[in-house]
Amino acid sequence: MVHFVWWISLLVVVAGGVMVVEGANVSYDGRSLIIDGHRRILFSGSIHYPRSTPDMWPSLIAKAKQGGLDVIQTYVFWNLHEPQPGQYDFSGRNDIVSFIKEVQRQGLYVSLRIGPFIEAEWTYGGLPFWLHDVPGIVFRTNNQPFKLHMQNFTTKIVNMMKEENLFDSQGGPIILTQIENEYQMIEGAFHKDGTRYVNWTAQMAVSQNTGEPWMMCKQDDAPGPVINTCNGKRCGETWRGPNSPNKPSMWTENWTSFLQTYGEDVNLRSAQDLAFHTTLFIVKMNGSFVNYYMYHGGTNFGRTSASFIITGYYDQAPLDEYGIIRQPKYGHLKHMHAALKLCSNVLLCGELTTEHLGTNQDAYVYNGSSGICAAFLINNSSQESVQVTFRNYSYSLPSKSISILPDCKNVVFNTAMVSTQVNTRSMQPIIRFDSPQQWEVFSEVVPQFDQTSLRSNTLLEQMNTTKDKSDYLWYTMSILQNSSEAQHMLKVNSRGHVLRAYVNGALVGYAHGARKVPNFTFEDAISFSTGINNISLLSIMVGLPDSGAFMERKSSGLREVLIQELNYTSYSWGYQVGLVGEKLSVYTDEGSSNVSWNQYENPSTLTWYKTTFDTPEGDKSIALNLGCMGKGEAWINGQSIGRYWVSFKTPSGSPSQTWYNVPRYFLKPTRNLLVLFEEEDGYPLNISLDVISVNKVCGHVTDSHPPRINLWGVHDRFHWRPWPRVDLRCPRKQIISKIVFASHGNPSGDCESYSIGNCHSFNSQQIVEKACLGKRQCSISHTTENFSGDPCPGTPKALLVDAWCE
Ligand SMILES: *[C@@H]1O[C@H](CO)[C@@H](O)[C@H](O)[C@H]1NC(C)=O
Ligand SMILES: *[C@@H]1O[C@H](CO)[C@@H](O)[C@H](O)[C@H]1NC(C)=O
Ligand SMILES: *[C@@H]1O[C@H](CO)[C@@H](O)[C@H](O)[C@H]1NC(C)=O
Ligand SMILES: *[C@@H]1O[C@H](CO)[C@@H](O)[C@H](O)[C@H]1NC(C)=O
Ligand SMILES: *[C@@H]1O[C@H](CO)[C@@H](O)[C@H](O)[C@H]1NC(C)=O
Ligand SMILES: *[C@@H]1O[C@H](CO)[C@@H](O)[C@H](O)[C@H]1NC(C)=O
Ligand SMILES: *[C@@H]1O[C@H](CO)[C@@H](O)[C@H](O)[C@H]1NC(C)=O
Ligand SMILES: *[C@@H]1O[C@H](CO)[C@@H](O)[C@H](O)[C@H]1NC(C)=O
Ligand SMILES: *[C@@H]1O[C@H](CO)[C@@H](O)[C@H](O)[C@H]1NC(C)=O
Ligand SMILES: *[C@@H]1O[C@H](CO)[C@@H](O)[C@H](O)[C@H]1NC(C)=O
Ligand SMILES: *[C@@H]1O[C@H](CO)[C@@H](O)[C@H](O)[C@H]1NC(C)=O
Ligand SMILES: CC(=O)N[C@H]1CO[C@H](CO)[C@@H](O)[C@@H]1O
Repeated sequence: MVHFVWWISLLVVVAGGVMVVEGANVSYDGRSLIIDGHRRILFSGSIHYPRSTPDMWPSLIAKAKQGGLDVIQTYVFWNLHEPQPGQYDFSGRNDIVSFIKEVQRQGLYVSLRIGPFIEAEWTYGGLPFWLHDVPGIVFRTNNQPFKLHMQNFTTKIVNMMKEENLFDSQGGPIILTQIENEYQMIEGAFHKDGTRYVNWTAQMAVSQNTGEPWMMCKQDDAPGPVINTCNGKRCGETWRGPNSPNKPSMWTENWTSFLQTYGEDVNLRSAQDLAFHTTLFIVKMNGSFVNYYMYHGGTNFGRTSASFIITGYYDQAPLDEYGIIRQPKYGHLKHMHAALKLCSNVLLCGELTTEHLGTNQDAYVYNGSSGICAAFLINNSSQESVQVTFRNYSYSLPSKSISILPDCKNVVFNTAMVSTQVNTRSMQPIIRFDSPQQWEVFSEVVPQFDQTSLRSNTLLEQMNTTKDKSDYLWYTMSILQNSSEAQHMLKVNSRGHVLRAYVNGALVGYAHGARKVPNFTFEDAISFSTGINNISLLSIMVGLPDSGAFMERKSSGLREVLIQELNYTSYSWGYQVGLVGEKLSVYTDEGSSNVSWNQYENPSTLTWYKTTFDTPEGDKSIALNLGCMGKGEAWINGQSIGRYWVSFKTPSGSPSQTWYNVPRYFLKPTRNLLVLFEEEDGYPLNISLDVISVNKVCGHVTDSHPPRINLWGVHDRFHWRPWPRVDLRCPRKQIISKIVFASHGNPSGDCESYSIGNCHSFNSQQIVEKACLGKRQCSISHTTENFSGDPCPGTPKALLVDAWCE
């Protein structure tokens, strides 16, 4: 039998004496960070300020706090803050000081990953592109020009934080700072200079005198006082640990899902897997700091995403792209945080012993003074669940799971048993743009060689030519055809990312690479007419690289052009950087009058589309459904909401991203300007503006689920609710309008798909409707009494409820 005790409360001993006390500065020992003299187990979540809008920050942080986080972690985005040398921007979404102050106002800590190289699937890994043209520069090694600029920016940020009193030593929220990022991955490429750079980096950071510890993630040789930390999915299993017994075990990137690229399926990580590895890290690796990467991913607005990275960032995180709570991930982690927090004193100060319970099962037992004891029963096997006996009681452990027993007796949480409701997000079209009269169009001009002013006798490298002012670079040339019309073979070798080939203004074809292999070869037949023939090749980048050694030497754009086996690589080429529409800012209110717009006609490639719309009422998130488009970029009131690329399908045949976030922050009440640049022949008449809501909530618990911890209880006590319960809760301003399914008995399936089993309480629907209809939230105890009798004595029972919110 599973052992649960229905006791009402259990006293948890309040923080005992801690060995090291170090004034106001944050310090650490081999066990954890020490803040205000106390060792702490800290849960942290990444929320990147420029990936949302300032109006969202307070609610994102509040939800993170409610989800049981202690710390908000963010990178610092150098290329946003210093777009040109010495020209700084800390306004709007770039207002890092306001973001940190909001975290402080809500009583959480901040972990600041300054980098300034950050990777982060962010264009150029956060480095400003102008660094590329600093004479003699080599990025991220023992190189004087790079070190000078890196130190300059790091100092700038540290001084800003100091001026605002934001370090913990000054009474502020910042307890931890990071220098560099995953440097070990490329250190070997620089031989001795790599190690010299690591040493210099650590010294430069420490000499900033912030009063807080510095860390380097994925850097086993982090020198001196700098703490090395783990990044990855399974730090409880795969990590070698801190490089000194005096440094704590910390996990800076415990991925909540994974980055997504165009052409790849979404990478899901279950709440169960995340909970298993987080708990394992804390229990087995002495872990004291876990950061979820990402807790809220948000949106790569504008052209900020790195090569082939989609615009929505970590939509699968506990808070989705729009900041909506994603269940059950959010709630399951919240329960886990609460369960682990109940054990934090004994984890931090107790003694660890382990006991074998079976081939793949172990008990990790922490005991402290005054007899307190917490146990963690781990089953690392991946098949069915079985019973184990621990201290004379029997426990059922599902495969790949950990049960948490804060008193060595009662299970309050199991990482594989999710009792949190499942939320289903839905998108409802609210404005359609389906009338040709709503649209105006402007066709981008295909330039010909004799219209270009930038010339070269070779194929230029793309980034060095555009200086990242645009994704687009035209390569043009002209060839005289003496004989009559003829077919030729055009072969183009490109280093990336996308090519659209035009001959005499007409599209010939299109090809592209992918994140793993950006380069590709384009080959197609072309027709020449007698006389001059113009070849215009549009090379398009989808974000700059964000990683690797010698990033400054990475190249993109065309490498070789052959026509009928003749080599035109070294030939007279004319260039146009960017599009005419970009140069004239036709996506802004002022700029749109720079060109004359035409009536909507049948879709053609390289077209600008323009329309207006009024802001939908209410405060729900909204998004553009661009499922009918091909590839391009979209602007609202002059603000780019990012690139879209719907035509690059995933292996399962769907677009990598269909909905594109339209923050209300970018809107005015009426006549918002929507402009799209479409490279392909997408059909704008099917675009809609959709309102996003959670309309379906579903809960499923079984006999073996641990009882819920009362998270709203007083801090030093915790209360049990007898029996597992289904707790349903609609979003704000919505109520439960319909019970779609309810079965107490042995329903088969789960919240995705279910049916009534051979054991079913006949009044399931009625009881649940009575408890829930018309309410925003309800909680139904899974007891047979509640359902007036046991429909099948001796059979383990479950309760599954699926409901509509309106
Ligand atoms: C360093 O930063 C300061 C501003 O903080 C600026 O005036 C100076 O030019 C910078 N130096 C270099 C080498 O970038
Ligand atoms: C880096 O610093 C460590 C000690 O802090 C030293 O042993 C090592 O030789 C240094 N390496 C280089 C390449 O400077
Ligand atoms: C805190 O750290 C700063 C910078 O390292 C140092 O100057 C200061 O003395 C420290 N304060 C305490 C109370 O240890
Ligand atoms: C955890 O800490 C204990 C006590 O300091 C130590 O013996 C053990 O090796 C540590 N375990 C890991 C995985 O670092
Ligand atoms: C923890 O338990 C072990 C074995 O039961 C015992 O030897 C040890 O003294 C206990 N530690 C504390 C701090 O009570
Ligand atoms: C669990 O088993 C896998 C192999 O199946 C192993 O790689 C991993 O280290 C084990 N984890 C633990 C916590 O024992
Ligand atoms: C854990 O799962 C494995 C694999 O199914 C199973 O053989 C084992 O008995 C389970 N352990 C416990 C303690 O339930
Ligand atoms: C388990 O039961 C045995 C026999 O009843 C008893 O001697 C022992 O103390 C019990 N152990 C625990 C940890 O309760
Ligand atoms: C960039 O272009 C300049 C000339 O504009 C040239 O001197 C330089 O070598 C180019 N750099 C790279 C990396 O291609
Ligand atoms: C892409 O580049 C790699 C490495 O240079 C090369 O091996 C491969 O053949 C290229 N692929 C194409 C399609 O050009
Ligand atoms: C075409 O010319 C370029 C440089 O002029 C050369 O690198 C390349 O190998 C040539 N390609 C072929 C197929 O001859
Ligand atoms: C350090 C670490 O655990 N890295 C792993 C992160 O997760 C990916 C898969 O998503 C693995 O391939 C890495 O080994």
